[in-house]
Amino acid sequence: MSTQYWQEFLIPYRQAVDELVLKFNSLKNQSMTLGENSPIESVRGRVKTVSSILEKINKYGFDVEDLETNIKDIAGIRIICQFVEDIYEVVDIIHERDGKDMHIVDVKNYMEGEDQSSLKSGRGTPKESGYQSYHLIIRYPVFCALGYREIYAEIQVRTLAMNFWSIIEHSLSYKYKEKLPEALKTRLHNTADSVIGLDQEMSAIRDEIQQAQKLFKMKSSTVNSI
Ligand code: 0O2
Repeated sequence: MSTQYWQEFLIPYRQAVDELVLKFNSLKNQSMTLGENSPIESVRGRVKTVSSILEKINKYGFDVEDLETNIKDIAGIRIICQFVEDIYEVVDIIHERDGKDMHIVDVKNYMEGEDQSSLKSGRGTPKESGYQSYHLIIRYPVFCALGYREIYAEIQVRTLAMNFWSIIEHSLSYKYKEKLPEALKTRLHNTADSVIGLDQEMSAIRDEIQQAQKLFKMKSSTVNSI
């Protein structure tokens, strides 16, 4: 498959990522305009690289023709939250949009404990590595230069602290090609436990932090308007 083929193939995915990042960033900015605490800290997006699409095809033995139905995270966005509670708030926001500008087709809850969102997917199960996050697979409609397309996209929702851990763990796993030395695996698992402890502590003082953040924002906006 030529470079031209892939460039064309990825057009709707690029557009979906751009649109989704814009939509969730707008929600964050609108909360700020309203003087409310946003459950969204930041939003990032990426389109899977061709080499990583091919790697996945080889890993699972997928047929290239069925690539669009088998690989559902070619378009991916990551919503980063300050607190675990915010994750469930974001999941609820996505749930409210279900059937409107997106369709939820799958939920993968890797968060420890009961699902606090209105989706109530039962108890989440963290990954063996210690990874905790909430993933939603959606069908998303795009109108692009190729016409109307509906593509799959993955939305990952996780805390700032877990995002830090995931980025590091992901690069180490990549370096060791999923054959992480046992000692390193254990240490990483321990650090994931520390991250969970940190998130729990932050949740315990969440009200205090959010009040302080509101005051700080009010102070900054007064200074900026002078
Ligand atoms: P990248 O570079 O982020 O795209 P599958 O997608 O089918 O291979 P699975 O587990 O069915 O695997 O899908 P799932 O749960 O949606 O997880 C896929 C993505 O979640 C991964 O994408 C990672 O981004 C993230 N993820 C899942 N488990 C872990 C983990 O243990 N550690 C870290 N750091 N990230 C994880 P990719 O394709 O691996 O990479």
